Amino acid sequence: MISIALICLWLTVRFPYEAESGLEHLLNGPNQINPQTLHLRGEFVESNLGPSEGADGVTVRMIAEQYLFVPHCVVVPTGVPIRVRMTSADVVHMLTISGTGDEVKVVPGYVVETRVQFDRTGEHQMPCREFCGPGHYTMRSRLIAVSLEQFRKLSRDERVNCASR
Ligand SMILES: [Cu+2]
Repeated sequence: MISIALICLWLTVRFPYEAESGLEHLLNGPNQINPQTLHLRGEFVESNLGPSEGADGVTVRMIAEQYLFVPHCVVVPTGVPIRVRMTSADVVHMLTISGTGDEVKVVPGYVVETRVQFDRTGEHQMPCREFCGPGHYTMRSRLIAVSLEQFRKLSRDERVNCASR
C-alpha cells in the first residue's frame, strides 16, 4: 500500500518535473538552435554571416532557407582549413560544393559543422542537393577561393559579395 502511494506521489510530483527538465535539456543541447529566432540573435544574425578570420582560423557561417543560401556568395582563402557552420531556417537542405566531394546536410533546429580546404584558387558552385520545395532547382550559391594574401585585403562586405569578381 505504501509503495503504491509512493509511486503515485512520484508520478504526480517528480515525474512531470523530470520530463520537463529532460525536454529542456534536449532543446538546449550544444548544437541546437531555434530556427525562428536565427535572424534576431546569436551566432547566425545577418552581420555574423559569411567568412571571418579569428585566432582559431577561418570560419564561414551560412543559413540555408527556401530557396537560397545566405550569403549568396562567399570568398574564402586557399591553403588553410575552413570551418563551415550552418543551420536551416525552414526545411532540410543539402549544401554541396562543385569540384569537391563535400556535402553538408542542413537540418532545422541544429547547427552542423564541417571542415573544407581549397588548395587552388577558383570558383565553385554550391547547389542544394536535397529536394526542399518547388524552388529547389534554383537554390545555389557560389564560393570563390582566393589566396590568403588577397583574402586578407578584402573587407567584410567584399567577402560576402562576389559582384566585384
Ligand atoms: Cu533544395
